[in-house]
Amino acid sequence: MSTIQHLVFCLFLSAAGPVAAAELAVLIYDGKGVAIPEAVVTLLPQRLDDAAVARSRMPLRQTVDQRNETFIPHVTLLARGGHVVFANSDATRHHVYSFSAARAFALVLAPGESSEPVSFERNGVVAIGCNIHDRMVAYVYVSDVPWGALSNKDGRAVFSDPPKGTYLARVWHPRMRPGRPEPSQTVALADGASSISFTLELLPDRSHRHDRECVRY
Ligand SMILES: [Cu+2]
Repeated sequence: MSTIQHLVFCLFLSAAGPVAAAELAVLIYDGKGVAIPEAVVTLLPQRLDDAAVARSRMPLRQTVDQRNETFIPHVTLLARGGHVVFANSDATRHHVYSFSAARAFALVLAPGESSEPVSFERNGVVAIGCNIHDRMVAYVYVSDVPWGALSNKDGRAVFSDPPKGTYLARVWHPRMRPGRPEPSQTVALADGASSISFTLELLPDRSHRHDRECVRY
């Protein structure tokens, strides 16, 4: 088969394949209509018997850096069974730890050092702190759903490749009241683009207040 013939054949296959992709935009706002970034949106197909649909597109390996005594990123998505490397780009030591039920661990990182990959074998939200710098906090959201995405600064999480079908869309955010079920919506995806929105009630953001009140530094 010539290159051109091969290309045409592949184009035909992708056009005629049984799985047509839809696009879904999920918009996350607070009660005042302000966009919420760093929300985790997951998409769970209602039929998981199709292997292509059930396959996870979640990242299996991520890096969480520490710069200016801040975890970057603040929220990390990870496939169950995936690994996170913790890096330290600061000139100070960090003592990274979690007491979370889904993954408890602790490790000390010298300036410039990176950890061995830390595995996350259970679904759940893993809250991570630093024993030396109390205000540092990060979250690793571990899930075995096929699709997950974070909302951007416009409060928008986009899924560009789910096949047509019916999905359960769920949302989590670090400032949602703990212990409550994740808000969810059933969404039917057809050809082309569609969008849904969530309005979240969030607890106040205390990440900046701490700086003014802290007297221990
Ligand atoms: Cu630290």
